[in-house]
Amino acid sequence: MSRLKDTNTEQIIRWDKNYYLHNASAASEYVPLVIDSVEGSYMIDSEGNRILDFMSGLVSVNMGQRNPKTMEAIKSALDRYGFLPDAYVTPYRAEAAKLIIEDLLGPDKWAGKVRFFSTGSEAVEAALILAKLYTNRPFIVTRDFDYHGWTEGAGACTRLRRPRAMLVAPEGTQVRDVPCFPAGGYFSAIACDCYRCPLGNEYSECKNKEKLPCISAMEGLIRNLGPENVAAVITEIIWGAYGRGPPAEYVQQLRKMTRELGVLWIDDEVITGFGRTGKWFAYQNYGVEPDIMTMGKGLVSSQLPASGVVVSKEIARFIDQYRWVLTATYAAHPVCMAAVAANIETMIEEKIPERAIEMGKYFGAKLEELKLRHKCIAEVSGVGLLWGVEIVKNKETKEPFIKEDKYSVGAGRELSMWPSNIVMSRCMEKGVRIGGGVVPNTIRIAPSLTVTKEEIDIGVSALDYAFTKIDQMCG
Ligand code: 6DF
Repeated sequence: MSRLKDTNTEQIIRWDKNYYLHNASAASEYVPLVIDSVEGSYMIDSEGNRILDFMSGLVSVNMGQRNPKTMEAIKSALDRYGFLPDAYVTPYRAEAAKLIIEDLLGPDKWAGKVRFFSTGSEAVEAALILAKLYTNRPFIVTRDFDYHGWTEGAGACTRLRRPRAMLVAPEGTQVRDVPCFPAGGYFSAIACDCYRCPLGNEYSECKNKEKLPCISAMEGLIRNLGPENVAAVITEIIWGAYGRGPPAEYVQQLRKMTRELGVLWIDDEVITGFGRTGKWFAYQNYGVEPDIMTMGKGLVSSQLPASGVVVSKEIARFIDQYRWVLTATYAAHPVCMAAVAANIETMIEEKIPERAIEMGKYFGAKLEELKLRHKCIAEVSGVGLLWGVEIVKNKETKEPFIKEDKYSVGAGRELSMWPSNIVMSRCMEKGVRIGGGVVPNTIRIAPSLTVTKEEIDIGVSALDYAFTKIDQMCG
């Protein structure tokens, strides 16, 4: 029995507060929540309270916590393995690679080969390096409001300020970005945010144009940089931070434009992959194919660290000509690969993308009912089981509670006034965890793909309670 098992909650909290460097909150604001165990869609705290996790971890526990088949695979792998560098072959890694390339992506389609890592940020870093090596070009184009991770390259592609590793004072307005962040060579195009268009357009007019203005703006940026200098455009098709996606033609026009300009498309599926949007991968909703695709989170339902990057057949053939060294200690860790293979096999057996569509329809209908009942809900958007709710002061004028909207950094008292944070804390009063705190005026809801209708009803009831509070703030 571990000595720590006898440690009481107070001691755990004391050690945690004294010795661990925390994320997102200043020490003076940090509220510890000790989680004793997890199962399915739930976290169980040290007092035995069950918290329904409508964020499925970090939009990552697609098959629910501690799925029995994945747990069994991990336990049996531990009977054989500790650690192995990824220079060695294991049956688990070979099976995981085969499942992704053959079973999920299709042997006759675009995908060539996969490489595994531990985190989504690493997968994005590898994708950026591969794109630059293949094209021998320096520049990357990302988009405003995208999130792609926190490391140097991935962080440079992240164009949301709040989650970009900055320091923000809990009182006053002091902000300190990481110096020289983002690194050079990264450029950001206008976001496709039809509800609050940065160009001031209305989709009802844009949809009649030959090319969407935000695509034209991105094309203009690439032409200005010189397509011969641009390695790739990177996107997250459905924004993980707000569960909102673009009109279908945006994705199709982006793919057409990048092909015409000879620029690669990196499709970041760390959040949207593995059934989240009702397909194995979000791009499959639009009839297009990327050149490079990143994976994380749902790849293994976050039961152990695992991520990956898939490159096209052509890029795989190119890289295979060279000695290429890119070493990460825990890349393709054998026990993590056992979890990946079991997770994917279970998803296939349970037809998890189809289930995400079915539960997503049920959930979306419930959210639309809330929209009719609450004056603070301006828009409900979602695909599969990745949903966003836009909160406003005034539906007609679209007046936001926090006017800086996605440019906010959450300094001082402003953070406590973010409607997304108020909804989050009110839902926690009802034992339901939802996503917020990344952007002020939008909440993100993304339960595990194994969520039941009964659990959805519990979550919707908590949201109803929370939005009632926000309605009172609308005046
Ligand atoms: N790409 C995308 N999302 C991502 C992420 C990464 C890459 C963050 C952690 C998140 C998501 C939902 C809620 C709260 O974290 P990582 O290095 O494994 O992956 C980077 C599209 O969304 C991470 C946080």
